[in-house]
Amino acid sequence: MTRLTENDIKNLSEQLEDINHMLLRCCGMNAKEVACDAAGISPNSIILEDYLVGVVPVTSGMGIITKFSESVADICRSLGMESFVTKTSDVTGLAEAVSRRPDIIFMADDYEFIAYNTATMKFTNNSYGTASGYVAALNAAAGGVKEKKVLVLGAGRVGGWSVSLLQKRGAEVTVADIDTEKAKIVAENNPGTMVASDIGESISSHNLILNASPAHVDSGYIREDTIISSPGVPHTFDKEAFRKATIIHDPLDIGVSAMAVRSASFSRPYSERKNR
Ligand code: PYL
Repeated sequence: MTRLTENDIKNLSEQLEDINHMLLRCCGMNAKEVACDAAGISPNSIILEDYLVGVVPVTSGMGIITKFSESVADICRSLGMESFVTKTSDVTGLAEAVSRRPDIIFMADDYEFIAYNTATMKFTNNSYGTASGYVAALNAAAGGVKEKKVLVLGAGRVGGWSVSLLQKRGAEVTVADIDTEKAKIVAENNPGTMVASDIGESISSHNLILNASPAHVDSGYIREDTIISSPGVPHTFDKEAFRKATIIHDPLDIGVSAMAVRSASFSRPYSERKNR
């Protein structure tokens, strides 16, 4: 998984409204509606305002990313949830979070990023959240992916979940990766998936693409009127790509929104349980 940089997210909290406008323009849904679609629930079936979220900074590995935890808390707040970032980090931070009885705890090290539901002890992670969120966005932007050809670029954790979730929605999926062996493993785990032999040719022959790769996509291969749902970081599309295609991207909002809604959907909120 490519690690976000401080620069990727330095203005994210201020950009949440713009991201919602981009999603409404591309998909006809805002981030909360995309996240609910990704979780398979109706926005009217859950009251996110009743959920309390704690975010705990983690110093392991390459350490804290400036404003990462604050961005996660702001994204949850933009969904209507109440959220806080602990003043301390790691185990001390977890203890601080638990003492405030949150419904959900977010924590991320360099390999795993989870949204832990304290009532059910179940968690969802960023790989699944990002894949489900960007699949929901592509499905909405495409007017449905059922029986349509979709190319997934990147056979990592997000790409693998994307293949599985696109197939669940009835798409005809091809997976491409510079490491053909990784693509073959994803295809074996998701029967019916095709493996691209030539990545450039496969980009040119699809107008629905989910880009879960950190690699640069050469705009010369992109067909006019392509829709690219693109969680991949770094985000390196050029002006020609933006002229030819509808490109859906943000560095963290869609994935975290999908994590927050799915984790909340695992249980009733503590405030409601407490008042029983
Ligand atoms: C969640 C992002 C999406 C893409 N790559 C993932 C990443 O950068 N993971 C590392 C997150 C580290 C957070 C750090 C902190 O500030 O608490 N431990």
